[in-house]
Amino acid sequence: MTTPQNETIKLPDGFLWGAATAAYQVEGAAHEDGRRDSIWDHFARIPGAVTDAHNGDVACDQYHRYSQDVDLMRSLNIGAYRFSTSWARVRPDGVSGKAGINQKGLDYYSRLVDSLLEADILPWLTLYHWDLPQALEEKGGWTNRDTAHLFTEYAMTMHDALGDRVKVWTTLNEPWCSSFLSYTAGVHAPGRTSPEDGLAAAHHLLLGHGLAVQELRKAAPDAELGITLNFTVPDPVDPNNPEDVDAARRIDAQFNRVFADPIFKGAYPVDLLEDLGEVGLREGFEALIHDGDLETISTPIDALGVNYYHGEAVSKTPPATTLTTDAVVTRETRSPYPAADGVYVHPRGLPVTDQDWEIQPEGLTRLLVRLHDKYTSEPGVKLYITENGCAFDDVADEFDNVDDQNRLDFYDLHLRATYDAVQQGVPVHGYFAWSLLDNYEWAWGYHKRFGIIRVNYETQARVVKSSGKWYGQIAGTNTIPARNAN
Ligand code: PNW
Repeated sequence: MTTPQNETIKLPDGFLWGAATAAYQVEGAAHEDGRRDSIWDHFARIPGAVTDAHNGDVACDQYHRYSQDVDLMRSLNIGAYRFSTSWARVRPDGVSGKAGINQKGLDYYSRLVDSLLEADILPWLTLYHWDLPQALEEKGGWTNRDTAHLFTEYAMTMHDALGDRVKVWTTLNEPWCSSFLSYTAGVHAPGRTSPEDGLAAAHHLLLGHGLAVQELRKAAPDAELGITLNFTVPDPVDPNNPEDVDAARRIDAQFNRVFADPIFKGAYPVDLLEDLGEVGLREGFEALIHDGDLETISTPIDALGVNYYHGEAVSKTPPATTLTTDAVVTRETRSPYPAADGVYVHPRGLPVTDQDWEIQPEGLTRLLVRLHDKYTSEPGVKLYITENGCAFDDVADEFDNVDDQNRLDFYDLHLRATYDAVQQGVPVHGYFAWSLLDNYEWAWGYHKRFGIIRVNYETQARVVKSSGKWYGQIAGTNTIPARNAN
């Protein structure tokens, strides 16, 4: 039961209020100062891969406008900015050693970090938010084990440049997306459609995470090190039907536990391996796992970032109606799940966002309680919500004002759901709105707007939306006011 919207509630003292973006989605300047193609630059050029062939060449032009964005954050009482650094800007050719470093790329992040610190905003740095240098994809990308080692080298390049000022390091954002959505479903870059490749990418991403944590820990014993995972909350359509219960178990294994178990328990889930065995994928997957890999992957971390958008009701029976999506992807795609053929998602009649993602705040409460119980409470890993938000087709006036009560309501409901988890004993340490700005929404291009700040893509003007003004008050007071009161 979510705390009613007519109650005023307070999050714990010291709760961190943040906003998030990612390099390819906001920076632009894709061909400037020595940056070279990432897999997303390349992917966006493939006909049918991205709606209207939109790309990140200009995006929100944050590369040139970061100081304005920092000022806006300051005006909204934002305590932490979660951004990512672009591997393709810093080590553009994927070449190992000092010769592979692009100093101008490092200089940009140095300017950004200085500007955040001057504004008293914590720089929350994510090393990998999906923009692998295209040069490395040409050597196999994440299906090549070497990529994990090169990722670690890139991580240390960032640390050498910024470690004196950056104290929070996230290795990966949502490895489920950068493996299964990218190498198995084909809807994200590099657009491959192979279950074997998705599994190899997942293992090598995890390995890269573990190796980077080991090296960062040596270099920065006091830094806060972590990873951000995206989770779903799968529910059986009929909890009394064993087939539906098995469908939910499979999605949980192949979306959530495939990453969380090796990180926190040092082993892949047994039921996942059995599922893979049923479809002839187990042997190949196990051959990827070298001696010592799981120890590396389970190197202790300090923080787990949770990205939550929605859960899903699943069944082995096809639904009468399906959720549709208007992303105009005309390339061949397939299911992201390597071993869940015949599992269907059923619409539940819940309200949806403009991506047809169901709005399900109570799923966030259940997720946080479960993660705390199953993974983070015992090692004492801090939980943060590193992404939550929604796309709505905003209506702007001639001055780009947007009165987005629907987005404001979404945030209100999910913050109450977070509060509910805190009330149930889950120490949640912070929350990041996705996103600070409207930005490049991957396969949807610029058609989906997630910002609490509007971006006019013709003028690059930024205007704080109603949801942003409201979020700024919450960030400043740590209090979520009663809705519809006064
Ligand atoms: C996350 N899915 O992406 C990312 O971390 C952000 O970069 C992104 O803008 C945000 O959520 C909103 O989409 C996802 O298809 C993209 O399940 C797609 C999926 C999940 C997460």
